[in-house]
Amino acid sequence: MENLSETLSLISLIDHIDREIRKKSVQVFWVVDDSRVSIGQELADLRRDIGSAIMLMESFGYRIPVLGVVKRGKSSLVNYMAGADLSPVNALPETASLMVIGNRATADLGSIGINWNGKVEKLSVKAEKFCEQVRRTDSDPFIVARFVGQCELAENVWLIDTPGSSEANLDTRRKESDGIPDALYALATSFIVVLGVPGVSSCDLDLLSEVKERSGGKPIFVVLKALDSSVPMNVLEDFRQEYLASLGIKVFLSSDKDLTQIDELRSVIGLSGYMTSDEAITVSEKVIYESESKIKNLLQQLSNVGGIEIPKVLLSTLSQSVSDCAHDQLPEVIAKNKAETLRIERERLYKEYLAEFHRWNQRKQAKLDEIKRYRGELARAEYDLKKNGPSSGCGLGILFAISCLFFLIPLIPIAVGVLCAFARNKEIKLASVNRPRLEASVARARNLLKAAEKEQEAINLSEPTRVSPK
Ligand SMILES: Nc1nc2c(ncn2[C@@H]2O[C@H](COP(=O)(O)OP(=O)(O)OP(=O)(O)O)[C@@H](O)[C@H]2O)c(=O)[nH]1
Ligand SMILES: [Mg+2]
Repeated sequence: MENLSETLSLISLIDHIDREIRKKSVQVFWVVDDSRVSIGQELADLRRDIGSAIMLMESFGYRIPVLGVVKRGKSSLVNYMAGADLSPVNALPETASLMVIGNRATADLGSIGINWNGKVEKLSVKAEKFCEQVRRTDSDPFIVARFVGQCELAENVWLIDTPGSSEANLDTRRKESDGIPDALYALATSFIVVLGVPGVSSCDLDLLSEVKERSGGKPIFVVLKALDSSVPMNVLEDFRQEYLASLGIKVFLSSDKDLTQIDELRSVIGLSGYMTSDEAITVSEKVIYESESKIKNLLQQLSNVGGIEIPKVLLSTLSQSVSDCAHDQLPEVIAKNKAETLRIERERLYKEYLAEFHRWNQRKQAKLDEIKRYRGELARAEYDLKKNGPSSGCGLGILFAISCLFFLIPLIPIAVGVLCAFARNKEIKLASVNRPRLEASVARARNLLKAAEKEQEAINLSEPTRVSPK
């Protein structure tokens, strides 16, 4: 498995498939090893397998799950051994998440929880607050929560509190419902099984032999607890002799008045089954790899169910091999997804086109207005240049004077002619002074207009390519 986020995405994928299946009106089964299993339960187990593998990947040392039938005092035992109230205790079924608990001196890891949908949440390093954060509520519990903070566990000892196995399910011998994720058998270094008196029944003994069978020879410690202050040690001792002596398992007795054997257990759990950091990583990777294979198998089977869509955004977060599997083995899921992807992409391109066209049109209009302004300016400048010279009044005056001379009326025309000639001379001088400035204005207006026209041509050429909305 390439990285943590891809592994967490596997949980998101499981969560998505789970919700998609729940939406269906038909019941969906999953064929595993030739038998039909309840898909909901398998998906829950897969979540827990992956969640615990992720959470324990960095917790090397002694990893000890505390197992037992529901309400046998597992969380109370964990809290006593950790010396802090970390795992919520209740008279009703309480523990819903796997609870990994370690001492701060053990590792530079924080308290976190992995949600049912694969998101990671930061949790408190303070015991009291952590306990509140992991308490059972109406919403989905954490798959697994980890406390790393001040507690009395020895270095590199990780206690893992587990949800209690249900007596009803143990009665009907349903393998998947012993409450213990498969992965824990691989990830653990030893096991504590809690039996509580009164309440201990054949289910407890069944669970114990199941753990023995699946533990692969790893050490098992049994804690026989008095769940009532009226139960004395000798009753526990009798029970041990009668039911547990033949199993060859070390049994620790605990009553409210005598917890010395639990203190002894605390000192012996760190004596066997150490897992190095390399081993911890390898075993977690193996669990994740196997879970991945199961998911690929599930994806394959879901192709027959049909109508299950995987959002593109989720697909893109998965590891290459899982998304490749979806491509190869679930053509209809991918096809649906492709069609949807194309539609979304087309919509995005059309929106982009509209926005770009709007921007282009605005630029075009602005340039046209500019050109209009420059044309006006040029026309005015050219007019001013044209008009730069003696006024026609002087010319007419001179013409009048010449005509008067022609008709031999000398005095008036001479006077008028001289005056007009003076005025015209003055106007010519003024015009020659103004000319360069006016010529410059015309040239400037012409240049601006030329440049604006050139820009307009470029704008016209840059019209965005039309995209159809369909
Ligand atoms: N007197 C006494 N009561 C105990 C002892 N251990 C647990 N209890 C009581 O038994 C009840 C169940 O305890 P938990 O520690 O929550 O049991 P659990 O096995 O963790 O329960 P789930 O997580 O729900 O399966 C609580 O009411 C506890 O107070 C004990 O050593 N002595
Ligand atoms: Mg509990």
